[in-house]
Parts: sequence; structure tokens; C-alpha cells
Amino acid sequence: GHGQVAVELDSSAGVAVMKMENLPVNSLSLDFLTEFLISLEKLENDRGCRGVILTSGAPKIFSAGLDIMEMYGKSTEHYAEFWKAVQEMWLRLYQSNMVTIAAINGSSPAGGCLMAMCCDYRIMAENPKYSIGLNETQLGIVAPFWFKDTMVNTIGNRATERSLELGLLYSPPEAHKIGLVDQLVPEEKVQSTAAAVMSQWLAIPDHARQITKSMMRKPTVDRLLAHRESDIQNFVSFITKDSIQKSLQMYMEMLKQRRG
Ligand code: CO8
Repeated sequence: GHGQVAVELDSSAGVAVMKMENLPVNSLSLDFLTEFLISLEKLENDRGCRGVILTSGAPKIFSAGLDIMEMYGKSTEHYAEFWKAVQEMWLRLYQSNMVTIAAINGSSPAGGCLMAMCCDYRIMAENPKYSIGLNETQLGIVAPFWFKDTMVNTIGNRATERSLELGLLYSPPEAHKIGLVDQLVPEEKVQSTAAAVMSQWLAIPDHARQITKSMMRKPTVDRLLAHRESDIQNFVSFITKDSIQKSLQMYMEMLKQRRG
């Protein structure tokens, strides 16, 4: 697909805004992830771009996380390809040389929360209707070790243990309290705050910041790189289980009924 990620580069500031536009809920489909990766790679290779603000063009939703339809009723080859793209998104975003700021202007469950946690800084709209967290266990599925590692690196071990076991989705004040987001602002201030925070981060010399980021994140990245193939195999064998397919089907039905 095309046009699911809108990129606007402000050359004078050296800052790009990446707006996710896979409507209605920015679910991370294989198509979307592929376009996202291409867009990110282009910016990464552009010497004129030093920072990226990741945000959503979908009303009320930052990202609904992995596209459940990609994990349901498909072939094992498809699951493997999909999972590889999810890994790639995480690897690229978590290790980006650019300053990455998540401007979280809507709900951000599961894979959406993962994307936000990959960024260097998180600003969330203080709308009480929004929530953020790794809710995988609520779907009867298990967040992989590198999702867990990313959360541990963000909020610490104890808060991660509780969050993951209960599949907690946090309101903005709760998310701020545990450090899952760094700052809450009124909805209409999210983008301007992101731009202001970006200029603070860009005041630091790139090379020093990049080496420091790598020092902090490389051990976590290396753990996935060392187990990448087995992580794909784990995903495929887990997701193809009858009981897991049944859980996902029930969850999708629950989502649809809840709306009715
Ligand atoms: N994937 C695919 N479709 C989705 C997803 C999704 N993640 N989320 C929502 N949709 C669909 C809905 O089914 C609905 O479709 P339709 O119009 O055909 O009925 C449409 O998007 C709009 O959704 P809602 O009507 O629910 O919209 P709301 O604005 O009321 O709510 C929410 C939006 C809050 C995003 C809500 O839809 C929601 O909670 N979605 C589910 C989010 C979720 O739980 N995502 C988890 C995905 S799993 C993941 O990311 C990590 C998996 C880790 C791997 C595990 C290893 C096995």
C-alpha cells in the first residue's frame, strides 16, 4: 500500500514528522510496516534529517498495535514474513540514529505502545479516553521477550512484571506516574511540545548522543539479533495453535460487539 505514512521534513530544523495514516486505527499490517520501514530508512539516510516526531493522523488512536487479521487464518509463510517485519520495525526504530519523539495523540495498545517505547521521549495527550500499555495477555497471547525488554528498559522490572501479567492499559495520568510516558499535555499542545522537546535534544552533539543511545540499547538489540530465527519460529508455532487462533477470533468478535 501507499500513502499510509505521511512524511513532512522541515529542512531548516532538520526534523521530520512521520504521521501514521492507516485508517481507521493504524493497525500494523504487513503493508503498513513495509511502508513505515521504507519511510524511516529514507530519513535515516538523509543527512538533513536529525530528528523524527512519530504521530498519528487517525482520530483518537495512535496505533491499535499489530494487525490482528495478519495473525489469524493465514499460512505459516505469511506469519513468518509478518513477524520478520515486526522485528525489523523494532530494530530500526529502537536503534535509530535520529532523535525520536512519540507524540501520542490517541490510544496506544500493544504494538502501538511498543512503537512509542522505541522512541527517545514520549509526550501524550491528557485525554482520559486514551490508554496505553502492553495488553497482550488480555488477548490470550504473550508479549515476546524483546517487547518485555523494551518495557523493562522504560519503566523497570517490577512495573513491567505487573503490567505484562495483567495486560494493563494505563490512563494518561497512570502512564505518566509509572514513567511509561514522559510528559502529559493538553491534546492541542502535543505537536508543539514535541517540536520544543526536539530542539532541546538536538542541542546535544549528534555523535555523543548517538554513541550514548547505542551504549544503552545495544545489549537489548543484540539479544534479538542472536535469537531472531528462533523468535520467528516461536511466533509461528504459537500463533498457529488452535487455542490461540480461537482466542484471537473471540477477541475480534468482542471488539466488534463492544461497538454495536
Ligand atoms: N488489528 C486489526 N483490526 C483492528 C485492530 C487491530 N489491532 N484494532 C481494531 N481493529 C478494527 C476493529 O475490529 C474495527 O473493525 P470493523 O470496523 O471492521 O469492525 C475497526 O478496527 C475500528 O475499531 P473499533 O470500532 O474498536 O474502534 P474504537 O475507536 O472504538 O477503538 C481501539 C479503537 C482502542 C484501538 C480498539 O479497536 C482496540 O482496543 N483494538 C484492539 C487493540 C489491541 O488489543 N491490539 C493488540 C494487537 S496484538 C499486538 O499488537 C502485539 C502482539 C504480540 C505478539 C504476540 C505473540 C503471539
